[in-house]
Amino acid sequence: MQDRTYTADAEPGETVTVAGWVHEVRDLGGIAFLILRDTTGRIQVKFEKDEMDDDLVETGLGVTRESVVSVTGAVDEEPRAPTGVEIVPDSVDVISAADPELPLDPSGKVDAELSTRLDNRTLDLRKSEVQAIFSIRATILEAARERFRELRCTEITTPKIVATGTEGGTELFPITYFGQEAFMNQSPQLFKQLIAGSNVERVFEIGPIFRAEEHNTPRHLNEATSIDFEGAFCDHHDAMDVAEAVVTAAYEAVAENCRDELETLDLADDFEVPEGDFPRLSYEEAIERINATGELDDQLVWGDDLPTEGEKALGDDVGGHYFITDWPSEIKPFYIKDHDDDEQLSTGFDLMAPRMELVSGGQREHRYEHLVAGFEQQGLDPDQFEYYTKMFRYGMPPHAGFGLGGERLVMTILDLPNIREAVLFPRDRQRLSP
Ligand code: AMO
Repeated sequence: MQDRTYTADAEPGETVTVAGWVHEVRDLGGIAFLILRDTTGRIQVKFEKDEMDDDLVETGLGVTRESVVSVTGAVDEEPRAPTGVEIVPDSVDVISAADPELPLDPSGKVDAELSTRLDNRTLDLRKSEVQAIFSIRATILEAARERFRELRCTEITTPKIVATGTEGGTELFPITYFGQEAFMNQSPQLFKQLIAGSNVERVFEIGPIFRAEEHNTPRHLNEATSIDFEGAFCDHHDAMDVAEAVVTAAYEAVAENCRDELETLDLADDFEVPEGDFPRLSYEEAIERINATGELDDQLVWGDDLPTEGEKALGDDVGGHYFITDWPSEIKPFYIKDHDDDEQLSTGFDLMAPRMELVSGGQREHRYEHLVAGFEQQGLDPDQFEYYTKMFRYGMPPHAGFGLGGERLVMTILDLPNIREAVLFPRDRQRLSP
């Protein structure tokens, strides 16, 4: 809109046109106020009924909440107004009237169920707390990109329609690709490795991953955002260093750039940036410590995956971010390299935040024969992966990397109770639209 002024920029003495949503109309009798909201904040528009044109007063005060209006008028200083200024209108235009009945209350005075909120995300996002989450999410992704670039990584994007899965067959979404079976990609895993094996060496990707997880939990999505790293001539220690640097950078950026949003979310007073040097516990130590908490009915034994309750118990015990390293080879995917001196033990690692897995990664198997043997051990057909394995015959450096869950990062930084709060339009068992 030409000549539109944001509410935050309206200065006393000017005549301006502001445009936005009707937050509230407050009629006090002889005087009434329309509170107009735009992306920068709110401004009070004053109607003195006896001194103004009747039509103008009727338009301004008859408009329904959340309608889109533009107001032209003089800006006056007014210490009693919430922002210290108010507009005395010459004209009010109703650009798009809202229905009088709204499915949820954007002023937040009336609580709504999460499902109602997600069905009406446009209205939900008019609430400052919800906007704060997504503004912080944008800052987090920006900080991750910046830190990767500082670490000499190149941003890549890889196909989401693929011929093979990488993270377990049962979690694949099949689709039809011109009559041929295809899948939505579970992870950029194989592609990022193929590019790390080129001269590009260090890459990162921030993009969607698709998991046909059957369970509906507060920490799982069927479409998530993965923050992936892969680096040539890196081992699992280097990859853990990068994961730590990216997670810490996200916290630092939020602390530095999102003071107002943290205030809005009531988190400003207690917000802490983790100090780094996250402890690195071996899987063996992890199961011993979980068993020692006495929180599980059955003791864990070597080879067990960690149950959610175990992760929570150990997270409480450690109290901050920590890595779990040296996982049993048999429970890590085929592309993770085993330790040279013990092939029962893998270089795979997870980063816990601290009660939930945030990252998993490891050094990769870069030796062709070992890689192909690994497929067979996991019951996979190496022929199907020939497009990938073939490149390991033409000079593949040692390399390592990780995948970091974008929504889980936002969720843990802001202590959100449900991962769906961290994604605009979540995909889960019940939700395919909007
Ligand atoms: P993994 O399957 O552990 O590893 O995924 C990596 C990280 O992605 C996030 N994540 C999810 N977040 C929400 N909902 C889901 N359904 C979901 N699934 C995964 C988690 C998890 O830690 N290729 C490997 C990574 C690698 O080795 O580089 C992989 O995908 O935060």
